[in-house]
Formats: sequence, C-alpha cells, structure tokens
Amino acid sequence: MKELKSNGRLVLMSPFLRSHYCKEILSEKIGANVTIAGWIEDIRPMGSLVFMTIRDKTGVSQVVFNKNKTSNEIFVLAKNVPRQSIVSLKGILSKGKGKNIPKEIQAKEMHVLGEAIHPLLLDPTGRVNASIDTRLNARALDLRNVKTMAIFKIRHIALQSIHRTLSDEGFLEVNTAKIIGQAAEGGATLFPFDYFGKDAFLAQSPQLFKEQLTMSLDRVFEIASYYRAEKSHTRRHLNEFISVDIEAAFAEKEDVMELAEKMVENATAEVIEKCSNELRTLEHKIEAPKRPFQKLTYTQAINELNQEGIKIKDGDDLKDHDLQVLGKIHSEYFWIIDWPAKLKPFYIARTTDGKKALSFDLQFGYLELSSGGKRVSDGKELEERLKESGLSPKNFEDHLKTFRWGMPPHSGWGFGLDRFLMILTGMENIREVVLYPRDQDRLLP
Ligand code: AMO
Repeated sequence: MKELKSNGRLVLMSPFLRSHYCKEILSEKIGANVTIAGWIEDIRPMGSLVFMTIRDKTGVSQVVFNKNKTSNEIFVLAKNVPRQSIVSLKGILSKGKGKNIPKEIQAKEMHVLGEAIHPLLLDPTGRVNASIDTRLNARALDLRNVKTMAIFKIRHIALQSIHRTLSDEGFLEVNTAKIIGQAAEGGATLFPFDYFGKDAFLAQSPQLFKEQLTMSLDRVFEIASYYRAEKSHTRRHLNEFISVDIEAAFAEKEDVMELAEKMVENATAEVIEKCSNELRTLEHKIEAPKRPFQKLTYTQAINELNQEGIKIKDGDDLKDHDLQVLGKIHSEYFWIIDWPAKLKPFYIARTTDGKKALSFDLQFGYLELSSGGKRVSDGKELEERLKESGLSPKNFEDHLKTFRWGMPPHSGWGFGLDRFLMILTGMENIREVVLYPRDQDRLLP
C-alpha cells in the first residue's frame, strides 16, 4: 500500500492497481510512470494505434496503445476487451494531441480486473437514451453515467451541509427505532408485519420519539428512511423516503422555521460552491434563496385559488392540483401558515381559540418540502386530541406517559430530503435522486 494525495487528503491505495485517479494525472509531470484504474468508456482502433478512454469517479484519461511499443498480446487485448470492463493500466505520461486532452498515457501494461458482458442493459455513456425504468433496473451501471453520478455527489454535499448546520445549532443526532408498535401518523399508511407473533409496523416518521427526546436531550435531529404504504403514484412520492427531522425544546414555531430557512440557505450555498462541475453536467442553475421566505396564510392561499377560478372553500385541504396552481404563482420557497386546526395532526398545538393550528408547510413552488409546528406539550390536551382524531389514548399510553414526567414546550419539523434534492438537481422525478427507489411497482433491485 502507498500513501497518495487525493483532494488534499492522504489515502491508501495499492500502487499495483492504481497510483493516480484520472483527474490527478493532469498535475503530474510528463514522463511520469502512472497506473490508473477504472472502466473503459470507449475504444477507437486506428491502424497501429488504439485509443482508449478510461473513466473513474474523478473524470477521464486517454490511453494510447502503440503496436510497435507494447506487446502484441496487450495490443490485441486492447482492441477486443468489451467496453465498460474494469481495467488497471500502467504507462508513461505524455503530452496529449487533442485539444481537450492535455495529457495522455502511453500504455505499457493492462490488466482486465472485471470483464463486462456485451451488450449491457444500458449504455452508461448516455449516447443511447434509456428510460428511467431501464436505468433503475441497472442502477449500479447507470451510476457510471456522469449525470447520474453528479446527482449523488450533490446529494452528498447537501447532506454534509445539513448535518453541519444542525450540529452547529446545538442539535444532537439521534437514531430512533424503525420497527414500531404503534402509528405515529395516520394509521392508514402503515406497513404492517409480524414481529414474533405481535403486530408491528415500519416507522412512518420519528414524530413521537423525537418529541419525547426533547425532555432530556433538548434539541435532536434524525436523518433516516421512513415508510408509507400510500398507493399514490406520483413523481414526488415514494413508499420509502428520507426525512430530516428536528425537534427543539423551548422553541416556538418561528424559531424552527428560521432554522429550516438557514439549513436550506447553507446547503444551497455549499452545493453552488462545491458542485459547480456537477451542476454544469446537469445543465442546472441554482441561486441562493431570498430570505426570509414569503409567508402565505392558508386563507390567502384559498383566496388566490378562488381568484384562479378554483372552487375551494375555507376549511378544505389543499389538493395536488391546488398546490400546482399555487406553485405557478409562487415559484420559489414559501411558507403556508395558519392552517385550520382540523387539517393538522393530533400533536400540533392550536391558537387559544382552538381554530388555527400553530403549524406550517414549506413549499418550493408546487412541491411540499417540509411540515411542522408547535406541539401539544400538555398530556391531558394530547389525550383529548387523540380522541378527537378517532384514535384510542390506550394505544398511545407509552407516549402519553412521558407527558407526565415533565415535558417542555417544543416545536419541530420533518423535511423531505429527496424532494430537496429534486430542487438542487433540477430533477422532476423523485426516482432520479434516490439510489434504489421504492414505489408500488418497484421492489428490486
Ligand atoms: P409529513 O408527513 O408532511 O410530516 O412529512 C414530512 C416531509 O417528508 C416528505 N415526505 C415524502 N417524501 C417522499 N415521499 C413520500 N411519500 C413522502 N411523505 C412525506 C415531504 C414532507 O413535507 N411528523 C411530521 C413532521 C413534523 O411535524 O415534524 C411528518 O411526517 O417533504
């Protein structure tokens, strides 16, 4: 093993298989011995020469096989090895001849480490278009496409930024159970299964846990997968999705709304700064969001919809189509606040007259990105709310009992990470930004 510099850090690599990533050879001296490893994107035989394009996660290198300078065995292999096979190549760095190829490698050795079959399920170079289904069926290969790879690099940077913002704001990262014995949200969307003879479910959200944790840990966040057995087949719903959840003791809804804005602002700035190449690859432009985000009351939203000719009454929930119309009027980030109390879940606190919920939804155009609010922190009131919602307090006893142990007032939100990635990458289908999406029709791979 040898220590090498990669992105300014020392990494360990076997020099026999790789001394440099493709991007790194650009800063090496002409005449240097280099070994690269990656997959073959292209092979172009031209008389006594074979040009090969090798790609790894950092970019591409051109490798030249000269019939008069390499062994016949390697020359024949270079002409015939299937594209997309994984190879390790050793050679000497020389000046490139093409305009976009400042340096190329004169091949001395080639090892085929993983041969690819031919034809493959899809062409990861993107020269031949493939449907999203074909791509998802061969997701591991699809990730060799620079566009797909760019999405997941952006996802990584956004996620790092989110972690940093929440940690810097004093939130402790937690991991709560995903196998649960009672619903946290509506019971209709639960995935049930048998747990050693008992009824169990996959968690729909960490709602009850995160509220309970505020009585000791004060401010918590969790980034995890949640499961909803919804039959909706849209471009923004999945049956498994990642939610960024926060809950903060002694916080009002305005405090946590400000935190969400800050988190979005920081992640956007970091993606702009660190992912300029990826954004260019995706031909997508993003700008720093204007803060504070606009606040639209539910009543204003209803009025705007009525003005657009939509028959919706005060007290009705906003349906998909209503959000599409509102999204055309407000194309950026905006809040919808002051919802009628009955439209929000049992755990959301209300105004003193009981009419409005102390809750909010964060929208980006038509896309609902987050929802949350101030919570009911009085156990008796919570019990009433459960009954009002048709839920049995007996089933929630494990949760209700924690409200008798000194529960602080608290507020929080859940934020759809996958939907945020749709905004950052410009993708219109949530399946594009999730490695292995789960919907009604997709359980594999
Ligand atoms: P809610 O159900 O609104 O709230 O979920 C929070 C956010 O998670 C995302 N989301 C989804 N993303 C993809 N596919 C889905 N099926 C899906 N369902 C939800 C959305 C949504 O805004 N407990 C509350 C949050 C809270 O009050 O803290 C909750 O789960 O972006």
